[in-house]
Amino acid sequence: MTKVITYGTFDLFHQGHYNLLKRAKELGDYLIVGVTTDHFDESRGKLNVVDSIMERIENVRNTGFADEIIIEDHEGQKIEDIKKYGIDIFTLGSDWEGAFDYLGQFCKVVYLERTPNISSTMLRKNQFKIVNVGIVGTGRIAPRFVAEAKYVSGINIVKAYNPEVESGKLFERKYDIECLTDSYEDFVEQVDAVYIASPNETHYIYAKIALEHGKHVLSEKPLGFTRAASEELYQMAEDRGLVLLEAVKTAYCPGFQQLMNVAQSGKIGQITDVEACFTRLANPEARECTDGQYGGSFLEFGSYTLLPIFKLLGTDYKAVHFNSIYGENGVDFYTKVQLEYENSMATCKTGVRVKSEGQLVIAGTNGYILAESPWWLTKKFEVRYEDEDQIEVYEPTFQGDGLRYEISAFISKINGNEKNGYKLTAEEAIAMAEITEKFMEKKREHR
Ligand code: C2G
Repeated sequence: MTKVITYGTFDLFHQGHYNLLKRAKELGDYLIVGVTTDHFDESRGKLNVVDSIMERIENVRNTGFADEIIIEDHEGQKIEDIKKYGIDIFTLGSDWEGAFDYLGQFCKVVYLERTPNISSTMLRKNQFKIVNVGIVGTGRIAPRFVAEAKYVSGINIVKAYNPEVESGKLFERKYDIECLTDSYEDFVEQVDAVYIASPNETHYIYAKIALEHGKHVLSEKPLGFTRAASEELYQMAEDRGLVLLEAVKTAYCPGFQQLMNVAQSGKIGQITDVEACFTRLANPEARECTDGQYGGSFLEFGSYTLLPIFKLLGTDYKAVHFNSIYGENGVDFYTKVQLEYENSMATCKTGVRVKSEGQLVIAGTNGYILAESPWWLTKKFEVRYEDEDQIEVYEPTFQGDGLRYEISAFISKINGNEKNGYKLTAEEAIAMAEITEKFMEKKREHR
């Protein structure tokens, strides 16, 4: 009996998939089809799969060609499967020509001619309109957004906006994206959605005007400086059926959710303390070190550190205390925030002129989780116990600098897909604004 194996995502199942499976089956007597998990697809850079794994499996099953369907969930699995199932022929479409020749040491490798003029990418494009995005603010983060957006399908960066003409024109020349410098309203009218990466104090108003004009918003944090401001914008978005997302990129990194899930799995017992630290020694001339009102470490990094705390302990804290070391210009060079909960506690530490160990420690009654810097990208974390030899290491996959995941979540939400909605809820974002508000009050007292 000749055993054949093939793999695929099989998203938005189409004629190309059908033909491929038919011909794969004809290569032998028994066909095994490996269907990829969302997680595996995410790790190999396919960020926009529409159908659930169950739908994709069902579609493969309905062809009647597969004698057996298996799940593909990690790199390196193909070799395992070939050995495990005693495979004679490995096959894929000709778009993969050459890529799997190395499997030739284990079985025969056949590339079947790909069906022309049809692909899941094409169908996704037809099903969903390309989202034309305008970038507001052309400072340090905008170029990173441009670079990372290239990995997400369904997004087109069409315009930029910056009232500071010189900076705007520099960006325009460098990235070949037209930058408008005049009326924000005119700019907003020319796009479907905005990504707000302007100075902190402008996020709220830029977001509000965009929402008023019926545009989706992805805003750098903090979105607003008060709970009321943040609530108002989320309510506006909801009333108008628009997407409003805060760019707390950690929330969308694949490993971060896994870290949260492991923490809540009972492995480390009752979660008792969460300590999150994020410091970066910034250029003393940079805005975060010079702007006494809207700069400083907490506004810069606070939302990252609050994220695991709210995810694990909830937003219903009993009390919050702030301690900051201020520069003469009123900037908080270092801030420590302590939150009290019924049966647990948490600490955030942020710094722009003070350097500390950037780690996340989640302490439980049975053990703890340690995620070292850069835990906010969550490339690695460990579960540790009293017995110091017992360490479980997790190394989730992560690509680029993390922005692609939040961009992908933003675009898929605009396309009506809510599957990433739990990653940063409006409730969590509003609670972050509430902490920001209390922090700002404290800071004003200092001044
Ligand atoms: N295919 C085809 N003709 C098309 C489109 C796709 O023959 N017009 C084939 C692909 O070459 C692949 C299969 O259909 O063999 C599934 O395609 P996808 O769902 O795009 O999955 P893919 O990313 O190619 O998975 O481990 C996963 C595999 O390495 C490849």
